[in-house]
Amino acid sequence: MKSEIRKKLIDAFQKANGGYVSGQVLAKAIGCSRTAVWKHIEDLRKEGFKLEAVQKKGYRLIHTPSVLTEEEILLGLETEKIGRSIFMYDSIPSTQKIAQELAPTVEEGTIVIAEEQTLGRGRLDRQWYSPKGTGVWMTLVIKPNIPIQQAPQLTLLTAVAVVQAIEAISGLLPTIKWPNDILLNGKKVCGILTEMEADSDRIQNIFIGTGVNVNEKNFPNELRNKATSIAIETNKEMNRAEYIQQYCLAFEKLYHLYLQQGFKPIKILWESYSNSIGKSIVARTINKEFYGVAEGITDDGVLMLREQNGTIRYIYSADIEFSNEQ
Ligand code: BT5
Repeated sequence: MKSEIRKKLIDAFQKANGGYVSGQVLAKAIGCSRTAVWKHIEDLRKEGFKLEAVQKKGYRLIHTPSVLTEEEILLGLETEKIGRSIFMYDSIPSTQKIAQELAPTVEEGTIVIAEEQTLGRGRLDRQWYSPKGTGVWMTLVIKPNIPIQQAPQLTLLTAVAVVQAIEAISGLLPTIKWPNDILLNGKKVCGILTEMEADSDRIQNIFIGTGVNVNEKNFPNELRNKATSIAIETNKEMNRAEYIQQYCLAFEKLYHLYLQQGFKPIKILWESYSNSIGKSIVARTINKEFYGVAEGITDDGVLMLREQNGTIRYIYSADIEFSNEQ
């Protein structure tokens, strides 16, 4: 929608202060026909505005979507570096892609955020549902001076930061499902995608993508049973800027700890938030199932499964579930 028309419409509704505005008045305000008003109202609805239409009365604005702004995020941000430089977009294919384009010229700690992603990605090129205005679709760029093979540890560190941020804003305590799903009430509230750019011996950039369902209430059918949002679990609309502030703060503290003391303290935290350590699980790989007790993770984030005969099996990639068998 043209931003001029959009602004005039929103102004008209704001002046009405929650009351009805007739189609005729709206048509006059934006200088178009009453039929065109209907089309613009539909456009506003797609952006997350809730508008009630009643015959003979007109339209009434019930809910304005919360819009993320750089100013709001910076205002309560308590970090030194993480999140200090922000690139904010309305609708883009994927924050990962934009972060990769920006990387050569931006500082460590830069975050790229989109209100909506049209081609949000999960791992293995799966799709990530990223509707407008209800989530935090964000990529953080970091440039650590660590050996390339340690990069996966940062995904685990990120999972801990997400758990701590969700806890800080909602009081809920999420769990981590190996490798990196963050769950509330057994359903996925956040997914993490880490990608890297490196020379033969040096990391240039790591792109940590996190998708958090903050205020989404209506998931598409295929996700309804496995996805949730912070708002669904708390029954309250959450402030997305506050989540971003808490995430950046938690990430920065963990990142300092990691650079000073290595992976061990992060691993202890990760295991304490994990929902499966010490439990009987089944790990389904592409062609086989393994049963056993999840013993912990290695320093590379590989899952250690103790099978019934006592041998430890290292699981690099699988989907896991709880199991009654061993
Ligand atoms: C992930 O992949 O969980 C990583 C998701 C990373 C998304 C962020 S958003 C910002 C940045 N930009 C991007 O383009 N991506 C990153 P994976 O473990 O492969 O899980 C993908 C699966 O999760 C899908 O196949 C669905 O089953 C499910 N899924 C998709 N969208 C979801 C959502 N919004 N909430 C919960 N589950 C979802």
